[in-house]
Amino acid sequence: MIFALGVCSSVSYFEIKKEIEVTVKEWSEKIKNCASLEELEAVRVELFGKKGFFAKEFEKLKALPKEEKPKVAKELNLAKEQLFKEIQLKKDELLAKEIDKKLQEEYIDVSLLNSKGYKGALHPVMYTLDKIIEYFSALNYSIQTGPLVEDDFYNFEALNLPKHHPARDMQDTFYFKDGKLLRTHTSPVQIRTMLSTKPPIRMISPGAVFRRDYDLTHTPMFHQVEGLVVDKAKKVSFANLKFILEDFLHYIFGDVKVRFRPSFFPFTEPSAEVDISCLFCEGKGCRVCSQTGWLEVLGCGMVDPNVFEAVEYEDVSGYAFGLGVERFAMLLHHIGDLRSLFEGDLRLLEQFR
Ligand code: 2NM
Repeated sequence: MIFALGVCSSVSYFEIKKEIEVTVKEWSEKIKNCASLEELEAVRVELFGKKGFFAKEFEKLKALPKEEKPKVAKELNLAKEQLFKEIQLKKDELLAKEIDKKLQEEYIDVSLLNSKGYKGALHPVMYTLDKIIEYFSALNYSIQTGPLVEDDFYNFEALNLPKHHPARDMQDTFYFKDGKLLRTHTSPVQIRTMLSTKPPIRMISPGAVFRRDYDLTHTPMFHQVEGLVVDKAKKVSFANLKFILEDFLHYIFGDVKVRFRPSFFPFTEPSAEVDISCLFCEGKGCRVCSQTGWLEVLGCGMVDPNVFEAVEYEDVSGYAFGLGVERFAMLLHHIGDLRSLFEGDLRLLEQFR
């Protein structure tokens, strides 16, 4: 015991130091041999607890001759520091072992089929989105994404939507207190891409968009794919747009008739809406097509010069288009109520495995 040596002033400081070293070695061995966190905690208490080894040793210092006290105290403190570190290291080691053990015991083979033999499947919206992306990727369109929370500039201003356009209304757009908003279309991605890269551009922007709308055919969140092609002036024409969209609609919907109707969008001029012959009655007229024989599926047009001005593009021409993925999914899968796509009802989802 250190104490025994300490009180006897005839014993040299050198010998006390040696004795401490031996004692530390013994404790070190004890720490090393701990097989569990509980055992280690017990040793820690034995060493550093209120009635532990060090508490007692420091207590005994009082009985030492004055000149010995600081020297022995210093040695004790060094020993304390060292053993404290060793416990810490051992604790880390045991914790790591425990986690490893847990991982082994709780291992789950995610490749095992469950007893009911259920297989996962793509949600109809994601299946449709994949198909749309597949078409444009094959034509070397790049896939661009951007933030869902947007500024007025990217969502409206740069897209030639005047300050008092109804789309900017609180009624139609989700606004945050600081003036930011949830994007109402993916066009801000086109603006961001034009601002960060030079033409030529050939891109699509798939993603979630948000509008304050909720009924049979509208949900507050839905997915869009918009497309944009920009090149030197006169290199991109409405004829190019018409060809690509007709080909695309045949790829998605098969053998359907396609027609373009003049329309208006603030960001394109001229603009058109695109219809396909009704998939359900082959143009004879039914409930789905409101007896018209046609289904509206796309909006498109030549990019308005004001949009190019906002992104400081000069001497270019371009076309753009936009579509709602849920609407495509509904038509492809014969789903009547848009809201059913978002309810996670297995009875709907199981039909698309
Ligand atoms: C549509 C219809 C027509 C469109 C325009 C642009 C941009 F940024 F280039 F000006 N992006 N998307 C566009 C044009 C979208 O959705 C029905």
